[in-house]
Amino acid sequence: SSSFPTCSQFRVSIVGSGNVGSALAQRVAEKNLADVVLLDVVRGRPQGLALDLMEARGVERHDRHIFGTNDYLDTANSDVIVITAGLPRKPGMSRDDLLLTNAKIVRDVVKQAIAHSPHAVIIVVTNPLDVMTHLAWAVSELPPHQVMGMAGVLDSARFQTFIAMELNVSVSDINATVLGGHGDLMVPLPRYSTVNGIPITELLPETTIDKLIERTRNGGAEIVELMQTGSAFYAPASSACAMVEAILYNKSRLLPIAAYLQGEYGLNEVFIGVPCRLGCGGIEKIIELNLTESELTALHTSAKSIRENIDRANQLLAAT
Ligand code: TXD
Repeated sequence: SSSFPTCSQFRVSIVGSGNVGSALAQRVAEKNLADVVLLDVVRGRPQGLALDLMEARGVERHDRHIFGTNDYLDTANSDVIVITAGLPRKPGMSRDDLLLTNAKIVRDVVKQAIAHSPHAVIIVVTNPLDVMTHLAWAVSELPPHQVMGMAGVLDSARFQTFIAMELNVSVSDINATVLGGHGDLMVPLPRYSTVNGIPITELLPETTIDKLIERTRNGGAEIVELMQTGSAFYAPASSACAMVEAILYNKSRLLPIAAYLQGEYGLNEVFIGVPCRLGCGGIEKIIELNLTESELTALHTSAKSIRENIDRANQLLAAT
């Protein structure tokens, strides 16, 4: 008899089969990275999306399986779990309402998902990102390097895009670095943003850089404003996919990720965007850059706001 091992494939489960979840499923499968399980509370939606993606396989020519479900049993033994479940902010909904609603959802879905995949690495996408990542980590009881938030890759990609457009150069020659929380208080670092190694501070006047930074900060809002219903999902899915790939294929990529800090940058017990080395076990190393006084102040201001929101979320959760 054959002594071949049973075939095993990487498995990525995506909790929340909305815009980001479904675009991510497509990228992961069509880049041939892993089999994908799409899960949602809505009956039929993940099943329909999965069947649609399966039917594209003959044209796209790949053999990855995409499976849709409402049952966490089907997510068992996932290598990576991506959490995109949540509600967008609706008219009349306060920031607190959204915070509480998504906090409940994220805690619930992480608890259920991790029960079936106790060794998975978790990537959180749901907003408010840094706060949801913290709650996910707390309920998962995983070591902090196995839980992280996706935001910095997206924010950096947006900054890259605007730099490329401004300089009229290929975006593939551009590296941009954005640290801090995902939102108004993100911390773009122009001196660490380069065109083939040349800092953009050598190529663009400060006033132009400031405009590009402002546009990056408002990147999400700019798209919401245009689309009216729903928010960005292609670039967010690409960004999450890059993280999934780095983990599954142990690429040791250096990416900005919302990671749990324990003393780095003078910050403790908070998830915030910093450069990390990402490989098969999750976050392998947190890179501590030498920041200027004002960059460090901006990072601390961002951390303070994240901490306030975590406290607020815990208060709201305790009161229900
Ligand atoms: O940079 C980033 N981190 C972000 C974050 C970039 C883009 C989107 N960002 C946030 O991700 C966004 O503010 C949302 O909080 C999430 C997901 O965004 P998406 O655009 O995909 O939202 P959708 O289309 O509304 O999808 C959410 C899905 C939807 O199908 C719900 O039915 C489902 O989540 N949902 C659930 N699934 C499973 N379990 C529960 N409890 C649940 N509740 C809702």
